[in-house]
Amino acid sequence: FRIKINEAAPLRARYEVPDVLIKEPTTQRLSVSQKEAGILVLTSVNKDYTLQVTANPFQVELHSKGETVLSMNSNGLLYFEHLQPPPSDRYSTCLSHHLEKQEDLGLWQEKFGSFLDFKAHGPSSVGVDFSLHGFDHVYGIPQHAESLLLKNTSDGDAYRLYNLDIFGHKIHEKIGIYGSVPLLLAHKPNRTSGIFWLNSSETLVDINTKAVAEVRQRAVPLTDVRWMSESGIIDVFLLMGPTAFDIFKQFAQLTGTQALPPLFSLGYHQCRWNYEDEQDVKAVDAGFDEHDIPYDVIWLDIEHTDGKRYFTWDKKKFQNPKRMQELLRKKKRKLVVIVDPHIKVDPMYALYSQGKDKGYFVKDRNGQDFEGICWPGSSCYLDFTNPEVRKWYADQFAFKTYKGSTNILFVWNDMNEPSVFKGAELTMQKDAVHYKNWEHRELHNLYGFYQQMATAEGLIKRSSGKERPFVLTRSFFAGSQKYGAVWTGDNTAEWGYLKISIPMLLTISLAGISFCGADVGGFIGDPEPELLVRWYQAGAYQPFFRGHSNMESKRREPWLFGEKNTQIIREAIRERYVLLPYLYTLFYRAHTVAEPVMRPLWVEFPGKLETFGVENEYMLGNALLVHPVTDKEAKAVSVLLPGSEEVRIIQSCSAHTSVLYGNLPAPHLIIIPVFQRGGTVIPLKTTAGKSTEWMIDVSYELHVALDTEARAIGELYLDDGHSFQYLHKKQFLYRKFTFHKNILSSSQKIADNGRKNLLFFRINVNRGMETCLGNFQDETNTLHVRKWTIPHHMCS
Ligand code: MIG
Repeated sequence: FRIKINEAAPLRARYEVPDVLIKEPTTQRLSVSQKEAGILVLTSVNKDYTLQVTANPFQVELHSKGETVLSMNSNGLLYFEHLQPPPSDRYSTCLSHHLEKQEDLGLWQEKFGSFLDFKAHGPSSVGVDFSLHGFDHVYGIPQHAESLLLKNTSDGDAYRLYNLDIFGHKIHEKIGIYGSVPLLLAHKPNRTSGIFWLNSSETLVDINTKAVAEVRQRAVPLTDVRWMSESGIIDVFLLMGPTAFDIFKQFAQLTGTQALPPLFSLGYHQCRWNYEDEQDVKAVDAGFDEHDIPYDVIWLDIEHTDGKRYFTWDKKKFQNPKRMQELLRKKKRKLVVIVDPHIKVDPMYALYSQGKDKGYFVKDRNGQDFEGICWPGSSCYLDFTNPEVRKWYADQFAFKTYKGSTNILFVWNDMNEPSVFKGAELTMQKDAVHYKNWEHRELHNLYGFYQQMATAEGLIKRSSGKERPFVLTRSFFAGSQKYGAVWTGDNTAEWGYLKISIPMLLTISLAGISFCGADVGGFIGDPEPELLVRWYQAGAYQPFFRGHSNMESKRREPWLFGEKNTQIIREAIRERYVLLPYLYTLFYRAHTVAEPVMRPLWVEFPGKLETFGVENEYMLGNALLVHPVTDKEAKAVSVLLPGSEEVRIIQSCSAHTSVLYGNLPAPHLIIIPVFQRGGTVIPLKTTAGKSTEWMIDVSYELHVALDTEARAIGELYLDDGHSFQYLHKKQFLYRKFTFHKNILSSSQKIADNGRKNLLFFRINVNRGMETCLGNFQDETNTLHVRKWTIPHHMCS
């Protein structure tokens, strides 16, 4: 259900978020099933839901089969500040009321430190409350360095959605960092619901999970959620589920699905602020080979440019960027460079002079180009909200225009909240003016979304539409999943930040962005070796896997911490590479059916109350349960194994029958607690290579973990890993595997034009202590597992 509330005849149009919905949703007419004075009851086409609108007091209630799921404005907190004429008009009519004039001015300008926010169009905020009946678990609304379960805010700060660059941000705070997705999910055993608040201005969300409603003399839980935005309109989508997977699909129908990443970008990324020069890049690259550690991409931070002029190279340090990329290409590896949105004020810099001539920069309230300080010093900010600017920006990535770039170069957008040094809260003034005269306050949370959109379009364009882009962004909004990956920004090299990276990534994943990661090792500071090792082990099982460190941090390439630690890090990264067929298949599912790659346990076990608050372990797809070790000198981890299925530890291959808590004793530094769920088949590679491209011909292995009925199913998606041929020519292979009655068979999942009959799998069927190893050729389609017998006493 979409509910839109706007003024009937506003003084000027109010901002309605453009470009986030992939299309205007198709609507169905609701039939009026009852109408009496002040009450209207509407029924959905499939009769599953009724919507009751009461006029006075205004309230909307949503019912499903006699149950109230959700109500709007039941606490009467709806407010809508109508646009008013500016005070000068007003003063002329009430000049005598000096006090009143003062108060009015208070609403038309606001001081933040030494900054004055001049509200040219006056106050315009909106808000309303929702009550979620029967729910006391709510999730979503990234990004905060906070727990998975949203907390009660009634005696503290509201969750804030306002994209900010907060260096050294603390954990367990409600302040908004870097990106925002105004999607909230509520879950109870038989239902998941969602609220998508489509508004890109500064937004606060108050949560009261302590509320309790009386239903037939029984106290049932109730969560009140109050949304407040600085401006815009009320435009809210009530996503009805009823399952979590339905919510993901419904949200994707509105905002799109995860872009299918090029395969290389699921490998390991090595970043640092900064790899100094071409020699340094060469040496680090060689270091990986020397230490036999796979990696796919090396990254260059801002120091690679000529004085922080993006799209250029420091002439001394990177004299020959093409030669450097040719070297990487020979190694079957890629390069990512940083491209920030601020443009150095320098008439000799083509991007600046063209941008200025064409009027492509954001303006200040007086109509001059807004100038702020950032890395290059005085800078202007491209107005990506203008489609013409996005097109021009996209063209800057053309090989001819971006000198020294080749097709192995991909892009990282940073500082796009946007970050403005010496700005209020280190961002752009809210009274800055964008395309079509919209104030920055209206669209602040969209700025980074638009930059990533333009960058991704640029990378697609430079390949004439043939190649998939890879763009990492720090700032994001609902729908950013269509353009690439996000990361959680400047975390700190402390155990607490490793721990919180799991709920942070789960929350981003729930909000539609599957391709997410946190800086491995922690960006700020220097991790002790044990922390670094544990962070690599955690990162190896997270969607975006990049080691990164701050300028002041000591070098931390994986081989700098002694042979033993190098060995463990090598193992973790190699495990990641072996896992890639499974991960890539999960990304294909995220891309096509909007299933998050990394998901909270409750999504897979929606009826199991004990999973609802779990944030120290999670599911990777439906088959793997991962419990990273995030405590210093951990001697044991307590793992919740919620299924009724049998599970097994991937590494040690010993089976655990389903128990509520499995204690994994003494997790030696080498162990990553990863469990395969009974009833699943996962595809792996038999070994890792130097990079994903080196592994094309490495054969596949299927790991079959049987359920208590000795069955299992799974799938494998494969394509060329880099082009759009999977889309245009259906060039892919999509197989479904079934293990039943001792027979493993493979079938086409959907019609494809992929390579057929070329796959050869090594099979590992595991149940209890028995393992069957065999070979299996796709051509024959079935394998009879003969040597293997069901050890029936193995499961309870
Ligand atoms: O405030 O480009 O989050 O990953 O290395 C520092 C330098 C600016 C912040 C990013 C970080 C990056 C750094 N940038």
